Amino acid sequence: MSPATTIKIKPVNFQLRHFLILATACLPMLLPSSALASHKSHAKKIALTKSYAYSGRKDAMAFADALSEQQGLDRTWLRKTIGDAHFIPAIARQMQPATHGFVKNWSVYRNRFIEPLRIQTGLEFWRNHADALARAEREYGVPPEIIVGILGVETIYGRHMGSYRVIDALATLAFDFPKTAERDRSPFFQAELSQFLTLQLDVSGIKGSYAGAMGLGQFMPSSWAKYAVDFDGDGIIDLRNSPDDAIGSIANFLKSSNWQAGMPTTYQASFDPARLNAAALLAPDILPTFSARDLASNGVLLDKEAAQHQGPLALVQLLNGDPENGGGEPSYVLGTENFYAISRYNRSSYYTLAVIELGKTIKSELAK
Ligand SMILES: [Ca+2]
Repeated sequence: MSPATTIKIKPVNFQLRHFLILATACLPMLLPSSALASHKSHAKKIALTKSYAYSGRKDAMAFADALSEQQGLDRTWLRKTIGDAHFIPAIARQMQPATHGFVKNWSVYRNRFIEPLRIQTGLEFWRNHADALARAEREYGVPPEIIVGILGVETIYGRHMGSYRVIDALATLAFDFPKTAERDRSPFFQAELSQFLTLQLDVSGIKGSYAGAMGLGQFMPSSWAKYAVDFDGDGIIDLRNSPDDAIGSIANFLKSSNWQAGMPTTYQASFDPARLNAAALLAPDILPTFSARDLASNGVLLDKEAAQHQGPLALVQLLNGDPENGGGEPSYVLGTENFYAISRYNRSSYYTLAVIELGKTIKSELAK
């Protein structure tokens, strides 16, 4: 694994969307970044200041009745559970489009996560849970530093698992998502709310992020249903109170996302400017597309390890602010299929590289 290298190369115009997407610190797990993408706001002016219960909302009660039919859940319980959920104005505001023209900045983002508190807490977490981390690597092929990196970036090892009632968060986004002409994520959150109500959790009490992500690894309900495992063998899946369950579940998620044991996540990228075909290489974004030979023939200089890599690679560009306005030149790495697997956890190259670098930093501290 290699750190991002800073190379002078002009960002190409079709990457414009990178200039416009907000660098949210903790994007909720598996919430597609489109849910947080920046658009010019056409949001209708909705009252975002006052809370109310969904018991008075016909659409919410119809949703409860339909879910009861589909899933065979108790209708009275569903109507009461959804009816007791409250609209949370702060959550609706969080989902409003970001400030227009914001430019991402990898060096700023990196400094937010690769910092002393997370490194120290991660070191303690690794030492305290070394057995479970080793077992996860044996069973799923995912090394400890990746799991430790994810848990650090998501919640600082359980310190910040979110303070909203998940039922309130999901109901707010299912029934009152701040829609724009281009963007309406309410179907996504309706599906998550349905899933949440079938998980047999403490649905009235459990807390999570503003988007309804839960536990040490901030799993959305659909991920909980698909990938959560009972890794400490007590018969209960508990991603809030059992670090072992969180560790096993993250490893299971990554393995299910095509994680390949032993494969690096990144290689360094440097360039021969005379031959560089940046537009073609950046077009697939973070999707691994090019063989080592393709990259070499398009002006990427590969180190020995990268040159021998089997399988597709992506040229990943991370902005460091706007170079015209005091920012730096972009950073680049070559991302493997394992880089891409981490990005399925949270669809951001900035998030993915922060996970990798935090884990690597803690690993090197552990070896001291
Ligand atoms: Ca358990």
